[in-house]
Amino acid sequence: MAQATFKPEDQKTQHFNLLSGHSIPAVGLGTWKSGSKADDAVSTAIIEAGYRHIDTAWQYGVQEEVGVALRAVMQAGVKRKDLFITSKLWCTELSPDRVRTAFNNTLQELQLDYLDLYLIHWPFHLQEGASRPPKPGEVLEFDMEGVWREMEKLVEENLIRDIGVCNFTLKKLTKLMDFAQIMSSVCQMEMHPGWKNDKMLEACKNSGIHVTAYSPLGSQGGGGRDLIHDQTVERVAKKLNKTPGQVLVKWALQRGISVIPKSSNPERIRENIQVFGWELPKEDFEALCRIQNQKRVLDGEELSVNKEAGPYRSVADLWDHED
Ligand code: NDP
Ligand code: 1BO
Repeated sequence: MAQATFKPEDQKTQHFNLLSGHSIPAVGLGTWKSGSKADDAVSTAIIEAGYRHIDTAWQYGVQEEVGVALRAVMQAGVKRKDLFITSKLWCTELSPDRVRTAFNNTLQELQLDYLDLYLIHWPFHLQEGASRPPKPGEVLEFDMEGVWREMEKLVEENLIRDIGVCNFTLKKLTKLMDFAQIMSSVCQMEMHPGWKNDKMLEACKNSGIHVTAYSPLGSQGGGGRDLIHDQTVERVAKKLNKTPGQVLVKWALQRGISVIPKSSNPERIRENIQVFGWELPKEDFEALCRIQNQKRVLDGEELSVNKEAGPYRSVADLWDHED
């Protein structure tokens, strides 16, 4: 392991403020589908590229690899307080009696003694071992208030600094805000020029909830959308002498949101955070906003929809008919 070459004062990464008073680094490393490369990817990101924000989840099956990397970078001199580590509570754990155990397991896998951010991964409760798509009865009742209370307790015990949600609709967020004693600091959602998600972005901004964009490059590679080769993205990149990946990351940052591109390739890991000290001119930002065929890449259908039995009989049901 190389010695840490980045000191906090060297960090050019910007931060966004959260409702709690904490801050979140603007660019983080995604780890979904990183597999056995997650260890090297996280080390490269932190030591060589200057990332301080890592996004992971129990469901990604890489937390042990991420934990090994986190331990190594801290041994190399990076301070825990300078890192921002996010994980997520999976759908099978969305009942009040399972939250603490799931959280402890995540903390142990990551070799940490607190998390910066813990998110509800998807807003539906699945029976353990549920099929994809779920069979009748495998999508269970979701006691959102009970689960949130347990997450709030973990904040009160200083085991988590901020809590939040992913893949929520306005309806579900409004419900949560009605009973939350500790507000959701972050709402993580799919967002890129092919799915701008304007309604949720505006709703979150109005409530002071910070937005993190997932799949910012279109999650291309495994059935996603290849925005890297979109002609508008390519044109803007060529004009600005940047890469398509940098243009897509910058588009998100200029909307005031943090962004978590995934890569397990060292060059692309470095590339994706070299997005400071320059701007997308207004006309290019707007051209990206006009990309046609607005569509989610990750609609949750396979995870949650059972056309015969519900409770979600369609993708539209899952998203509360808000799209
Ligand atoms: P991204 O949009 O980040 O795209 C990742 C893909 O793009 C990979 O195939 C990667 O390949 C490739 N790539 C990365 N950088 C570049 C580049 N500069 N040029 C060309 N190709 C590039 O997809 P994800 O869906 O992974 O989203 C990012 C992260 O968001 C996830 O990893 C996860 O942490 C989080 N997430 C959260 C969700 C939630 O429900 N809360 C849902 C989905 C994602 P390579 O690795 O070879 O570089
Ligand atoms: C099953 C999809 C989860 C990505 O965060």
